[in-house]
Amino acid sequence: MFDKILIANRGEIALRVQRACREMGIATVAVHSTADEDAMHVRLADESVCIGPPSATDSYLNIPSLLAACEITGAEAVHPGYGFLSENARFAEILREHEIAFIGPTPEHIKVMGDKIAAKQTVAALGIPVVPGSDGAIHDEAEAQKVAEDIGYPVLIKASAGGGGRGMQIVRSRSDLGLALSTARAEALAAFGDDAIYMEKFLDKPRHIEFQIVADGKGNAIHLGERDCSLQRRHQKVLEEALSPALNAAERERLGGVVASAMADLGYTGVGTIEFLFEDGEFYFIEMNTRLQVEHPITEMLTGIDLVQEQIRIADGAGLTLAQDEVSFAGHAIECRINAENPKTFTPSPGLVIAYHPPGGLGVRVDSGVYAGYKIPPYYDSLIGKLIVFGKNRTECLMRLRRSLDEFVIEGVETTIPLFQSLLTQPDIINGEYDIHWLEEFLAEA
Ligand code: MV4
Repeated sequence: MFDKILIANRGEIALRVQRACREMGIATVAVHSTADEDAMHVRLADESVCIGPPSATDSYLNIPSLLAACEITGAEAVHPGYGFLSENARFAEILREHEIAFIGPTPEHIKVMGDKIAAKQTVAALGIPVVPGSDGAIHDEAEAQKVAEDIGYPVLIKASAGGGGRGMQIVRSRSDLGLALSTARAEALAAFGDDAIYMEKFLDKPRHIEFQIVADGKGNAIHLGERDCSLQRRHQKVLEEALSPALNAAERERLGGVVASAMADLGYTGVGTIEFLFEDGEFYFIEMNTRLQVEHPITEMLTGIDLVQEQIRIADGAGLTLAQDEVSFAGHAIECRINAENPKTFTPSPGLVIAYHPPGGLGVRVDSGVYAGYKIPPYYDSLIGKLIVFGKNRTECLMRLRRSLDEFVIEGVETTIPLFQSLLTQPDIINGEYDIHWLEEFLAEA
């Protein structure tokens, strides 16, 4: 097993990884920008290295600085967390060249899933259901017109290098097709330096349901059920729950079995998430994420499996020790993303935290790097913590979530806590009846 791991991240996820390392007897190296000298992930690490100025490009994304930090400290492996370099195939490749373990999948798997056209073709060939659309890239308007006529309007044009909702164009009729194609292509080229585009049937009111998988790179893979992440604003998830209130056990077992065997056949290594749109009882693959995700704790709360410890064991070459029939989903879990933002306008609210009192008690987990006296820097994303609540059923979970939100004290900065308190009064939320558009519609009415 590794003796020392460098954590190439900040905030709550850096702490999350440190906790897993400590329980495994592994020493930790924190890296930080000059803006993060007083951050909790630096204070709690065994060692820390300053890797650059506040701008993430010059610090958390600076590969030469990270390599130097590994060299100085003798770290044998790097955990990238989420965001930053977590899905950068080149970073994984460079670490491999330096004989430092990357705690994640191979550069080849990161690369194929980062190319949305290649990802879709790859998973379709492995038996995963995909959204009807073009078979690969769209080359010209004549081809686009033919595909659109085949699948029927409305259609969606997506950038192959996009993902996460960036660079999409909805087309409602033949007359809008030409302009949409050139706009999509120009935007893709400007945003990603790659103008490859593809077309899909536009799904009107789907839910976003994603399956968690764990694979060992030796042909073994299991699934840990799904998360419902339909409640989003501007492609940012706000609240996630597991399991999805929209799925029954038979649907879960069927698709879970398909994704696990697909990942086994692919020879995938580590944790991953297969994202689907779910509409009228059918699943349609959209993307795969090759990283640990922000919302992974709800899966941990349900299954009792420490996903970061699994990542570390797998990166060290261990095979899967868990069998699918040892995984059970007893109860319900919900995560609220606590952002330092105005809860109505979503304007960032960095600054000094004057008071901080997180909730506690049975079934309550708070992952956060905040403490009283901490000054939230303005340079990074506004996620300052996650409240994750477990209950033996969804009703208990909702009651406990309400109680926990009421207990939570954060003074000095604005947070999204009041938004969650108001969401929990909504019958659609209480009943689990929402799709990917519900939250934006709710916010527009409020
Ligand atoms: C779609 C779609 C409807 N039909 N694809 C947005 C983010 C990216 N992951 C894929 N996205 C979508 N793809 C088809 N064929 C609607 C969305 C979408 C969405 C998806 C998940 C969660 C929130 C969303 C909000 C708007 C649009």
